Amino acid sequence: SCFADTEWNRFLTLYAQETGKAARRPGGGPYVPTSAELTFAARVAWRNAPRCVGRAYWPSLEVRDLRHLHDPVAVFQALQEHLRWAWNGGRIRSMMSVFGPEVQILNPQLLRYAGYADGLGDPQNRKLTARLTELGWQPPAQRSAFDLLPLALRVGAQTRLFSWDAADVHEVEIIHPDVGPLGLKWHALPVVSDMELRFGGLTYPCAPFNGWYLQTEIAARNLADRSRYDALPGLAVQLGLDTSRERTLWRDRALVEMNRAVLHSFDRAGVRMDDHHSLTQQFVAFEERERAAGRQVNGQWDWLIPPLSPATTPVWERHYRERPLTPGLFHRAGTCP
Ligand code: NRG
Repeated sequence: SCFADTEWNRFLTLYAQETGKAARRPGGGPYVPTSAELTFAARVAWRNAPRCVGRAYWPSLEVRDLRHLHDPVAVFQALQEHLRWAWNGGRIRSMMSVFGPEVQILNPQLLRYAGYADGLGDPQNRKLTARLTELGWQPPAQRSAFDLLPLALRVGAQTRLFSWDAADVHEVEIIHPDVGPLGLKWHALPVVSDMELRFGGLTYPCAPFNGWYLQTEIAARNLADRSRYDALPGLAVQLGLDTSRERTLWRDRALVEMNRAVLHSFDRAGVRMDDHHSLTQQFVAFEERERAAGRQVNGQWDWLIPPLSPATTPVWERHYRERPLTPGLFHRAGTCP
């Protein structure tokens, strides 16, 4: 029948199968998921995320049903609570906050550093910084490479800017175990806010979520990429490496040392962080559990391998197939890149 083919009916069948609860058959009218169904959908969306190597933890995702919040101030307060609950004194917990379809966040992550036109800061956030400036944000009088941007919230036709309380934003100063402070830092929480949650034929465009960092994200990309903080040449000099020729492999050596420094710094600060060897081992164990459950892991190999020493990890010689599965998380159009 046409009823049996609806996307929400397929979702509810999956929900019943996996949770052991009786399948619900909502009658006429639009499908409105319960909070329990929303939680299940968010966890499965994480399990299906083809680029995420941290999926072993998917059953532990905490999901908050905030579909009833419409006031921008209330939404921002809920996001502040999100930061606090996820932070948990450094023992970071994974969480997703799901808002109603009229709420929109313009920032791609809740926490982002400004990227100024003259090159200062994080070049990845230049457009976002320009946009927030148009909306009324004023950079601090003393600009730095790590100025936290405000959050732009749109509810209905109105867009408003909100600034984070310093007490809610935890940052880790990057200290190399031998060289000392590198003049760099990063925020402890990655909170992705440019992906929408889709399941059962529904879309939730505002569903920010966080886990915790894998050190390569910060050390091998954010701080290392030439188009980001480009900090490897500076570190190479501090390490006393011979940078006169590529063949000394100073870039590679500095890259490893940057990764050591980031892990050392987060450990020292008591902030949860994964390393690429342990996490890929856990990912392989996740694959085995998925196979045992009769499911094939959805994956994008070029995203699952780490940008540091990929061939030393067990994902290197494995193969993955990618499909647009739902429940799923998909990049949302209309955010600032
Ligand atoms: N590479 C990005 C963050 C992407 C998501 N990473 C996570 N997600 N770990 C960066 O800011 O470096 N998460 O939900 O934990």
